[in-house]
Amino acid sequence: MSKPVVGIIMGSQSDLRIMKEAAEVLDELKVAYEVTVVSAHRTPLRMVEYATAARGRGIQVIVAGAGGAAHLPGMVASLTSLPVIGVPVKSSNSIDGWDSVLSILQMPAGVPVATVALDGARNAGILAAQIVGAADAALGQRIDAFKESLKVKVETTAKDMET
Ligand code: RP5
Repeated sequence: MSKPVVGIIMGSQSDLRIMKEAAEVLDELKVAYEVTVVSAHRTPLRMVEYATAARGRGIQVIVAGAGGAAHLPGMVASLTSLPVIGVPVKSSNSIDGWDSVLSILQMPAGVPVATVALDGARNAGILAAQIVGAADAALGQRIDAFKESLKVKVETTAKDMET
């Protein structure tokens, strides 16, 4: 098993039902990742430890999902020079997910978080693979093949519809 290059973290175990989609697409693209729970509010010191040690452990990009007062992606971004992709999770007590989206999206200048759609963990996984694939030709080819498969799917559907 190769060393993880993507770190998938989430504010609660309850986010896993969404965040597992990031792991699934990384499996499809054969990108090594690690998964854990890190809560900005309930385990702030664990968050600092995770964010500051990630680069040294070989992680190249962090995918961070959280819901409600979703401070995890932004706080992690403030603690590391690694790119951070934020996944707003629509948690059960959220106001239609807007709390999660705005908490992650509206970062101050100088501390970017690449925010994907509400519950958009699959796209976060693809984006993480693309970041790693920028300097990994073999992975880049797998992503090209993946995108080609999306194109073929649409073309096949279109043909079926037209006949
Ligand atoms: C956030 O609060 C988590 O990211 C989760 O989306 C939400 C609810 O957490 P639990 O109360 O289910 O642990 O911190």
